[in-house]
Amino acid sequence: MVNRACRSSTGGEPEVLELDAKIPNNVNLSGDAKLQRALEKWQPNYLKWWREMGPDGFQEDDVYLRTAVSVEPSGWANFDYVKMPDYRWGIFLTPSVADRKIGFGDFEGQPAWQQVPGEFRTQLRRLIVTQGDTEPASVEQQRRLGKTAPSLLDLRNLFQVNVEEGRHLWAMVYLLHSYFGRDGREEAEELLERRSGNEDKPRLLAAFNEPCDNWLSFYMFTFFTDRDGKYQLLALSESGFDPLSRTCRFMLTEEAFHMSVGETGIGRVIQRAAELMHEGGDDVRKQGGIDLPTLQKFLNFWFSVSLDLFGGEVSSNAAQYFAAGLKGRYKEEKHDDHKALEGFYPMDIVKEGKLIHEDVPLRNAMNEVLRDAYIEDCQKGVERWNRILEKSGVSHRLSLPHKAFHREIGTYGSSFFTPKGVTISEEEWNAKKGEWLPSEEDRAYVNSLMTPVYEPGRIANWIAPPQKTNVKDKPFEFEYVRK
Ligand code: BYC
Ligand code: FE
Ligand code: FE
Repeated sequence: MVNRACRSSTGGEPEVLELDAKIPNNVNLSGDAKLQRALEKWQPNYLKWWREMGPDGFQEDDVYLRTAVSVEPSGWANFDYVKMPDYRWGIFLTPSVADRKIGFGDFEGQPAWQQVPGEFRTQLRRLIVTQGDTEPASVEQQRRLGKTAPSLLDLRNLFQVNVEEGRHLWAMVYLLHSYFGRDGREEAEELLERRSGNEDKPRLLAAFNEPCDNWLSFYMFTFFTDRDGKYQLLALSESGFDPLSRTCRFMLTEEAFHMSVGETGIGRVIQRAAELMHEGGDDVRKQGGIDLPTLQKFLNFWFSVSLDLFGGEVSSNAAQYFAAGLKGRYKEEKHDDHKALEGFYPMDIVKEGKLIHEDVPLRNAMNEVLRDAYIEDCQKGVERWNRILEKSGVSHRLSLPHKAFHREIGTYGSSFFTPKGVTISEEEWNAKKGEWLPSEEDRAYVNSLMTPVYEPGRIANWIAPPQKTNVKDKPFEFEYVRK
């Protein structure tokens, strides 16, 4: 067993790195026999879930994956062939910051909690369970995509995302086992029992019950939905409950890759559409590509369901999370006033079927503050995609729909809006929605393109190869997955 003790860069507690342990970790698991036993009992159930609900097929194949071998940045460059069930799932926290203080809310300036504050136990557990639930959900949603991968590199990227989401589940389960006793252990079991899209025991948040059964959806999901993950993790990284903050900070290091898979994936679909337009005219479908209007519909869908993941515009839950110091704002340190007791946040809310402007007390607007930061980030990505079109001499442009479009949660959920944000009747919505969201026919067309390409260096017709692989220094032709 490798048992390396190293002082964290910030001078906090020495971190013991137990890399070769049954459960690799830097939380000194071998020093807590009870916790270790509990997690070692959960581990086979996790593996059973992985075999049942993780990637369909490929479990015995060698996949060229990145595995964390330490929590330092250098520990990230470790690539090798592994069989997915042998992936070193474990528990890694970003090293602790000495004397960390709570950065916001009613307890601002007090020492960060190393134990669960009793009065907020239920709320805290709920946040952790909600976060944890999304991780296995996404693996379930993506489980059949390997069967139709457009290239070996894409196949490998899918599996890299999947194993890391599995590890994110481990992170939340560690918190539940370690800090919540019996009910935490029960929640950890239930995280393996709910199933994406299952009517009787669905996953907790709506977007994680949507089918993600083609690669266009996969790229949209990793661009838009993993980006919600980024913003939620940033808000939870601010938490006054220090173990939650540290797990989230470590998870964020992996989120960047997930989003880049989405961004470059969509970029390559756009690139290919533009090439086909130059080669054979505007009818991209006739040439077996994904046309830009279809791509826009998938964008509209995944953006709007991801907006719902931020919760209601006006939320007393969010206000309580903030007051209690459990969930902060994106980059809380950028704000001057960490109490947020004064001040208002302007937003448009629905009253009697009309959008009206309202200034909402800041603490109640925390979901919207985070959602707006997210929208700005998404907008930049769309602009980068549009630059690909511009460079290719194609005049079509992509855009984000209005934030009220196709919403289920919050103030807009009970009304109908066009992508430009104009209120319409339910009849108009039903008549028009096929122009704005993927229709059965659009889905059938996209699905018809999804035939696998497993030969190294080859790629499906509907997508361009990447300019760079982002997998160490390996070229596109590399055999990323082998029998
Ligand atoms: N679907 O007061 P509100 C990721 C419920 S993604 C269904 O606004 P709150 C990842 C809500 O539960 C990031 N129900 O809610 C990405 C509440 O129910 P009750 C995941 C919803 O609590 C890709 C009611 O509506 N992390 O990591 O302020 C791959 C009133 O709502 C939904 C987190 O979510 C929904 N979308 O906000 C892998 C962070 N939204 O109490 C992974 C932790 C709301 O009336 N979670 N409801 O029964 C949170 O911070 C909050 O729970 C939420 C909801 C922001 C999600
Ligand atoms: Fe995740
Ligand atoms: Fe992710």
